[in-house]
Amino acid sequence: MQIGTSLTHFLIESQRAHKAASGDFTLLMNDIVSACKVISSYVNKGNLIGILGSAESENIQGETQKKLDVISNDVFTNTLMQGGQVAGLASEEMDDVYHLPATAQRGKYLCVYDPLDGSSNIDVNVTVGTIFSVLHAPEGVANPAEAEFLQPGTEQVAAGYCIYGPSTIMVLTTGDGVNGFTLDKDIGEFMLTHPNITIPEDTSEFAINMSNQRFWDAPVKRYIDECLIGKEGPRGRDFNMRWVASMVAEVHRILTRGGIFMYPIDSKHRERGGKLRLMYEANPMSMIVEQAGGLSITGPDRIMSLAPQKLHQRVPVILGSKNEVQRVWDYHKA
Ligand code: AHM
Ligand code: MG
Repeated sequence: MQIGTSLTHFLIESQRAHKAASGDFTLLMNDIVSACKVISSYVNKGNLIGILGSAESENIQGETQKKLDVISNDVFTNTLMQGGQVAGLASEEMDDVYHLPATAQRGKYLCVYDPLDGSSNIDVNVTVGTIFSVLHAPEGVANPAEAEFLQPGTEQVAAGYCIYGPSTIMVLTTGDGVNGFTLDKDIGEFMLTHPNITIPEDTSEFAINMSNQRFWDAPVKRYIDECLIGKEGPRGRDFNMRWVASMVAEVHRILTRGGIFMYPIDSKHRERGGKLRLMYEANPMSMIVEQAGGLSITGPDRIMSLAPQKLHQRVPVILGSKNEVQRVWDYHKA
């Protein structure tokens, strides 16, 4: 589709292309888009309306919630609940599955989300974002429970993120490539600015929290050591490093110019299974990255093939440019 097409028009065209489509998915996407516009507006206003800083609460992972975590979760949850296209919701910021009120209309989808990823960056005015994943709700189950949400990443109907940076950009895949839409605040519409995003297969840029170096396993140590030796070592070239500590920002950079992002297993996070969440972060980002021609693994395994064990499950994540991720995968097999 042409650059400058609105996301609304893009969704209608995609619906027309699928003759059997009922329009429900388009309506769900409209709700997601509306929620992200509201969150974007809150993030932009920040302390003009006194919403930076911590809330007096912890989420189920024992992390102190930011005021904007709580606000974003409420906006996303309420918008989708009222939209009537979901049968249930689950969020990184809620302890359990969110059951719809008895009076609410039920739809045929489930949505799982991290309403504001990269919270540690909010107060310092660095990029954050919303990550979401859409799944089919099982037929005939009025109130889906945790078990109904535990579908592997390969079952996702759609995945996306909205990044709140210098521009607000919605990146979306429905399993047919990846497209990016920039919010034109003057007219309140997301416009297609990044059609058919593909990740360069090769890269000389890695992203990892180097302060965890002493906790890593051997394959990751080997990979990063070789990048650091640069030209003089087996890689024969120098590497650059970035770490924003906002997964949305790292993935967006990788979609734009290539790179490899790693939050691998380490002895600090081994008991919890990793740092990032499978359902809210790893699966949706893996679908986007694979659809853009990249790879996404835990180290030994493809992330999207994992059978989730629990809603808030954590996993190691290594994703990005195909040839670099493949190399790390090979090091794990060696
Ligand atoms: P959050 O969902 O609580 O914001 O945590 C996830 C974030 C990711 O966006 C980012 O990659 C990672 O945590 C950064 O972790 P660290 O602070 O250990 O570098
Ligand atoms: Mg997060």
